[in-house]
Amino acid sequence: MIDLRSDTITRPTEEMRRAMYEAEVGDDVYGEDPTVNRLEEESAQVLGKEAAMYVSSGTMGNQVAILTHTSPGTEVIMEANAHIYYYEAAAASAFAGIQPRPLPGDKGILSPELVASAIRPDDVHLPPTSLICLENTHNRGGGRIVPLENMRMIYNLASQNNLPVHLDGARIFNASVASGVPVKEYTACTTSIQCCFSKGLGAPVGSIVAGPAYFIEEARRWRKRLGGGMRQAGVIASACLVALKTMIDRLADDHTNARLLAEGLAGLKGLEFDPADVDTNIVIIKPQHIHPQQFNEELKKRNILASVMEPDMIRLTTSKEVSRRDIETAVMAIKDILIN
Ligand code: TLP
Repeated sequence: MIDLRSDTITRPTEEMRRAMYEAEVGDDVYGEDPTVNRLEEESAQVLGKEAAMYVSSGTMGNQVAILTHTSPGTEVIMEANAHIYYYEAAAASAFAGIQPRPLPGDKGILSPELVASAIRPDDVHLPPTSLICLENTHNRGGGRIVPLENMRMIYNLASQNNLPVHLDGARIFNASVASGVPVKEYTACTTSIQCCFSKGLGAPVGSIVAGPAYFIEEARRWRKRLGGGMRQAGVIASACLVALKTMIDRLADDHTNARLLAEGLAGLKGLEFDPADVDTNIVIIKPQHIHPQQFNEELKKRNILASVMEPDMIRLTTSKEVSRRDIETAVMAIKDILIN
């Protein structure tokens, strides 16, 4: 099977498995796991933040950040296709008691003017705005890179209004590698960031939340409340340290493969798709005359796995588990489906 469903399907490398076996561990709830401590210190440094905290998943990272920044009855501005809005099972409403304010973006990119107009004035009828969430790269936007200047404008706007900005940076290293913009420049336009080790970076488990020291201190309490305090977590954190050290630059290979896929699909009849929309490792196509679910079934018959992204999109994601050859096979299979 050629698995293009997600970059979450990546398996740990040999070096990761060795590091996991050899990891020095302690009880992280006591702050005594040396490997977790090292991961948190190194991540904070790489992301240009004062402190960082290891969490079990990207979803937990985002939710802990929202819980820490906000209070119930306030409003959080986010893009209408953001992972936080679309794919976290309404966790922010269920746990933080916030009201999401989803704004339409252009392939995930929010206009600063629209954000400015959505910040609530002080009025007893209105929920106070408590947070602005961004996502870079943007998953449902097709792995789109949110331009640094766009983030800067929104961050400045937030600062003028005393609002924090949280970045869902599940794939921020993809953005940095593809754009050449150092990751710290992106994170300088945020108060907090969540970043995943278990996507293109290939580690088996975990994300990091980074931000100011006072924020991380409070976030630790929220992680514990959610049952996210882990004990000898160095066993999994060790693989994340290997990911930080060895897996960032290779994301360029995934981008090259996604570009190859995009060029192979360019101009095909029966497919709504613009190769210029592909910035990183995600390719989103819209089959025009066949239901996406059926298209997916046809792919499966040809040994290819893809994701159906409702209502009408198919997502193809490159990762270290997918070779150039696999991409060529996938292009041929898609052509075959469209012809028949
Ligand atoms: N995304 C998954 C699915 O949930 C859709 C995927 O296959 O892409 N932020 C972004 C931008 C994400 O894409 C994801 C995972 C998360 C957060 C959540 O990470 P996990 O799965 O670790 O909770």
